Amino acid sequence: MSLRALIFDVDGTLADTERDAHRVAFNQAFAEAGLPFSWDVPTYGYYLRVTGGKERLRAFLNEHPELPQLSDADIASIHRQKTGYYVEMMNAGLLPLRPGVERLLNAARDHGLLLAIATTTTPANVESLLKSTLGAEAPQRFHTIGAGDIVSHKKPAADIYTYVLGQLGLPAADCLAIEDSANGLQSARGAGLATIITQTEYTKGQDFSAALRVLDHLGETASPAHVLQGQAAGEQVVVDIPTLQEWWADLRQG
Ligand code: XBP
Ligand code: MG
Repeated sequence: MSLRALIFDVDGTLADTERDAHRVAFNQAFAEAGLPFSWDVPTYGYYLRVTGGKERLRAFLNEHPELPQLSDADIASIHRQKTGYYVEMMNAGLLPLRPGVERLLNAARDHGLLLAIATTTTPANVESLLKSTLGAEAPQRFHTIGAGDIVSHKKPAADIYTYVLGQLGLPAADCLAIEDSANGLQSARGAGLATIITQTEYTKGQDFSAALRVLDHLGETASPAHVLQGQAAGEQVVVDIPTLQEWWADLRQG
């Protein structure tokens, strides 16, 4: 038996999109709509516990009854504007992939592993990020891109990973998920997936006890990653396909 597919989260995992891209795009859309608030870095970090941009804005308004309240239609319209600003930023090439991501995607292709995406973000965001960082053909490298409202319950519900596994036609036991957050970990584990965490500034300190390994990033030869939790904690590693195969096989042997 061998590992057959890698399923990647997007925000925080492929790229550090939240603070300098999603947050900024939300604030542009709020200003454009004449709304009397914006999200600073800590406030946005607090509301990241709610996945999905529309859901995040609703949660913020629910906790701020003193602010003008918006209908679902208004939220949807502001969110469409926000997506437009986000896509513009990606098209301008403003955000790089995280260390090791392109290397690992290439290695997976060379080893014949299937690639997929399971994310809460809007499909247009995924497409623009992939194209701006990896080229116009990049979305076609993924067998399945599961994104946004395609399922009714977003992470931490397992629905998006269950959907992607169904599209791949593979059991969870043949795949690994790569995530950055506790919400993502809960979602992937709920679908039965062993999960590697590459934490971010926003997600460090979250409960990753259910992860197979927790790392600071995937690592490059010149700047290896640090294993922060799990077997071999404290070691440095450049995560490649043999590494993932080994971690995955250890799991099988209990
Ligand atoms: C990502 C999200 C998304 C993005 C914003 O979570 O929750 O909502 O923050 O994208 P994950 P949208 O990385 O766990 O998938 O505004 O398009 O929802
Ligand atoms: Mg994420």
